[in-house]
Amino acid sequence: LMVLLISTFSLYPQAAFPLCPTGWSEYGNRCFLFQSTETDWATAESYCRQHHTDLASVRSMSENEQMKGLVQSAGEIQAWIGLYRNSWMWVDGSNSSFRHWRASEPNGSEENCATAVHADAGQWEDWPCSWKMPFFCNKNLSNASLLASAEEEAL
Ligand SMILES: [Ca+2]
Repeated sequence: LMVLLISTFSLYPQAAFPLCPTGWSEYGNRCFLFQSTETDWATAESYCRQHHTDLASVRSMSENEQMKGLVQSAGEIQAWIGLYRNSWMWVDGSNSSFRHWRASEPNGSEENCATAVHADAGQWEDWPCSWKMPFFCNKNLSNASLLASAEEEAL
């Protein structure tokens, strides 16, 4: 058991975020990854899915503020989030009803993907999905914990 514990902890060297993978930020029992690489919305979602996650849902003002800090720290303006015009649902399946649209948004008939503009108030706008910008992936901490458990069993 001791060997298993040591091996598991060594996978997560960042003591401040022991349950999120290296490079991710833990907030509110969820893990967030800000990617400053600029891509269209579908490519961003594909990237997140390849890492067993989704484009990020934003479930509260405090989460939105946390993400705003990550974007501003990176010197960026805005980032795709996992909200798209299929009645504006979260791509990760979250049923969170939290929304933070800028006044008059969403407003584009050809704008079907949501971005959070963190250069100012962190409010959201709909944009054409083909536009390229940074993005957020997220996953629930329980999923990250499950991953750690699976790796522990595999050892
Ligand atoms: Ca718009």
